[in-house]
Amino acid sequence: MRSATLMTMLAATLLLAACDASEETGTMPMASEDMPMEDTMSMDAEDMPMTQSGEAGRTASAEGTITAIDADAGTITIDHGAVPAVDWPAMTMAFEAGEALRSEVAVGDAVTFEFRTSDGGNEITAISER
Ligand SMILES: [Cu+2]
Repeated sequence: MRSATLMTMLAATLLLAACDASEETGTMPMASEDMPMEDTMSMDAEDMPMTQSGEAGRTASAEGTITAIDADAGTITIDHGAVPAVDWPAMTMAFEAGEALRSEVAVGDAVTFEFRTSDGGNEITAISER
């Protein structure tokens, strides 16, 4: 099953602003020590229109460290910090990323990246070492 499908299921089930769909789901820090859920998730998730902007989704930037690059799946897995713009806590998750983007970075790189998140998944649109 593709991670995007899993993510949609998770999002629908948990009504979270939805992040991790990858195999690391079990390690997703629901209560991050430096960013309590009470603060990061203060917005009522059930009232949050996750499909507000349709296929375009929402875009945001974040910083993190690359933990894996999967050419077959077309993903870059990043241990990223909290992303207040989309109400995400810090976590490790896989993002879709094209070949050009994947070729610009390596596992272990500390990066700044931009991504788009929508019902269809989470896709990196720009990435660079920092
Ligand atoms: Cu995430």
